[in-house]
Amino acid sequence: MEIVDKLLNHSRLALSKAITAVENEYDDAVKIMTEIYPHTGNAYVIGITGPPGAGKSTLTDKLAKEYRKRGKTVGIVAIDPTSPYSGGAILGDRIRMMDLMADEGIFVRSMATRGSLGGLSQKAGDAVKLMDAYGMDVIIIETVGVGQSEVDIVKTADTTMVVVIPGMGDDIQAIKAGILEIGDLFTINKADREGTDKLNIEIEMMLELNPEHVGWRPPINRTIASKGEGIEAVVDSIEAHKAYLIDSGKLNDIRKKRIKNEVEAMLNDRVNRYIDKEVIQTQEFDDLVVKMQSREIEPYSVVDDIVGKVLK
Ligand SMILES: Nc1nc2c(ncn2[C@@H]2O[C@H](COP(=O)(O)OP(=O)(O)O)[C@@H](O)[C@H]2O)c(=O)[nH]1
Ligand SMILES: [Mg+2]
Repeated sequence: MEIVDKLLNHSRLALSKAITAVENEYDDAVKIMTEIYPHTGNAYVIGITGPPGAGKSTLTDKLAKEYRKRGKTVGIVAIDPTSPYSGGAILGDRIRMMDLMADEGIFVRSMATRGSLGGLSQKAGDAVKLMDAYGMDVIIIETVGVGQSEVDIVKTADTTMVVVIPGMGDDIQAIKAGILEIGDLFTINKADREGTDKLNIEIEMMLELNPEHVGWRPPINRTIASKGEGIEAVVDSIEAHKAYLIDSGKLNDIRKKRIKNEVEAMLNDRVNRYIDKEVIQTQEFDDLVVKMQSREIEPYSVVDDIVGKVLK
C-alpha cells in the first residue's frame, strides 16, 4: 500500500493518516496494520500512568526531550479518557504538542476516547505499532490511571511508570491499588510540594508489603517536571529497568505475553461482534427472549444451542 511505503520512508503525514485510519476504523485500517506488522518490534515502549493533574504530560514532554538529547527518536501516544471536553487539558496538550512537533525526531498523537473505552487499548496498541514501524526508538504511552482499560493500555508497555503527587489526602489510598502494583518505577512529581517525604515513605512501605517485583526493586524518583528537575534520573531508571529486563530474559516474556493478550483481545472482539450481529440483533433471538420470559424455555439450553450453531 502506498501509505505504508510512505510511512516506512518516514513520512510524518503518512504516519498521521495511518493512525487516523486505525482510530476511526476506516476500511483500509486492517490492511495497513497487516503490512506494517513485520516492521514492528524494535521500539522500546514506556507506559506512564497516574491520577489526572499529576503532571504526566509535563513529565512526558521533558522525558521526550531528554531522550532526544541522548540521540533517540520518540513517539508519544497520549490518552485521556476525561477528554475531549475537559478544555484545559486538551489545550495544554495541543500547546505542548506544537512545541514538540517542531522537532522531526518526535511525533505526538493524542487519542480521544469518545466517551467509550471499548477498543481503545487495541487502537492505542496499533498507534504504538505504527510509530514503531515508522522508526521511533522510544514510544511513550500516557494515560490517566482511572480504570481497568487504562491499566490494560499501560500493561502493554515494556516499562511502566506510575506518577504520584504529594498532598492528595490519603495519598496512597487515593490511588487505585491496581495502579500501584503495575509500577516498575515510581515518580513523585511536584516534589516542590509539602508531603513529598511522607509520600516517599508510604510508597516504600507499600513496596515492602507487596514483594511482587522479584529481582527488581522499583526505584522512587522525585521530579519537578514543570521546572525540568529530576528528569535525567528518571530516564536513567527507565534505562536501568530496560537493562534488567534484557539481562534477565524478561523482556522476551513480556513481549510474548503482549502478543498473546493482543490476539486474545482481537479474537474476543471478533467473536463479540459476530454474536451481536448474527444472534442478538435478530428477530429469532427476540422471539426466544419472549419465550424465556414466559418460562416456556430456559436460557441454559438456549445458550447451548446458540454456541453449538456458532461454533459449527
Ligand atoms: N508545582 C508543580 N506543578 C507542576 C509540576 N509538574 C506539572 N505541574 C503542573 O500541573 C498541572 C497538570 O500537569 P499535566 O502535565 O497536564 O498533568 P496530567 O493531567 O497528569 O497530564 C499543570 O498546570 C502543570 O504545569 C511540578 O513538578 N510542580
Ligand atoms: Mg495529560
